[in-house]
Amino acid sequence: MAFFAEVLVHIHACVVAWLLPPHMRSVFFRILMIGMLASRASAFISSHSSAAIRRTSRSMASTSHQFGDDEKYLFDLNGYIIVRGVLTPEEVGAANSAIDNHESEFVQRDAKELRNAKAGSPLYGTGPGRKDMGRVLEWGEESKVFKSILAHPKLVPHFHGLLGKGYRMDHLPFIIAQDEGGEGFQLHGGTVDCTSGEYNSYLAYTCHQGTLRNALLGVNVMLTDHNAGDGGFCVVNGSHKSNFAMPGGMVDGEKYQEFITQPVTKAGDVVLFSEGTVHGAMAWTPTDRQRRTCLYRFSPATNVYGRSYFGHEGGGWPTAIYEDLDETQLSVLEPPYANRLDRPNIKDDRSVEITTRNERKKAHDAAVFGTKYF
Ligand SMILES: O=C(O)CCC(=O)C(=O)O
Repeated sequence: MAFFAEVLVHIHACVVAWLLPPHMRSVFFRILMIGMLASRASAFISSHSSAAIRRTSRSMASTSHQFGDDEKYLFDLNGYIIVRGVLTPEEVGAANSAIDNHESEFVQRDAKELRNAKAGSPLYGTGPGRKDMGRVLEWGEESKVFKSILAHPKLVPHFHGLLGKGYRMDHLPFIIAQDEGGEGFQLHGGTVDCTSGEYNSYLAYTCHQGTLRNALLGVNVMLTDHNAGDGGFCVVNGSHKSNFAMPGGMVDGEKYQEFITQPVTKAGDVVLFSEGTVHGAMAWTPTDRQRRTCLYRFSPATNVYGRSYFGHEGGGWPTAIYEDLDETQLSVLEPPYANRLDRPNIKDDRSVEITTRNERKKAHDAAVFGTKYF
């Protein structure tokens, strides 16, 4: 169509030029040429910018911060989902500087009893044991970026979709680092345990009439790029719904490697995975950078695995964690109990509401038990 239109314009221009006096013809042709060049340039720019918009919207689709039908489908299919670009490059930089400042606090898993993979297996690597560093929520101002994950606006819709309202932090988060050749982690977890084949109710993934729930959700905040083949976090897609123990050798990455996926992520992305999905880590291959992630675990309001939430000075998590938290972040540190027992819930606008029972029922319980709660 565009071709024929252009041919018509040319014929029309030739007729007009033929009607003009000879001294005007060359001026006319010059103006015509400039017009045509400008129109081609504008078509080129507009076609390239719409391609750029398509590219952006394609990547926007995978960076959705809502937990919609796509995210539900993908999580139910694979047992994990990647939320892209949760932390900005500046925030990733701040997290890495804080880690650098605490470098000496890394504890390396070099002792034989602490190794996470079978010696000689592909997940073991060639180099040193993994490095772990805790207390990331106890570093004052340097903890700000780590505390932001507790109720991050880009993550809260996913937490609600996967854990429900009133979700809570279950484990103390910690930094995982792997140096060149550094050891990964044997495959572990599973709603049906990948090693024993037994049902793990405390790690279970369920989907009931469209509601997804994870008894324990891993939240792996990537602090370095994980390119294809680099190693680091890996999963067996769909294993949250698997019914059997793995075939011998698979947990060590010695067999059926084609079913073990290493998700490709950028620093700032967050991988949300069910502990009911079999996962682990591959040995780290890059020579130019240390692998770093910060691993959190969250649970629904009434689920619990860890026991640190009541175990410290005066009860509760370590005291320093409570410094400088807003009420939304504080709500995530509540111990496990049901929503109807005055539990703070994060609302969509990030305000907090207390979910409760009617006053008469509360008074009745107090009369029966002599305490505020049964
Ligand atoms: O290295 C990772 O990203 C996974 C680690 C892990 O699964 C664990 O520490 O339990």
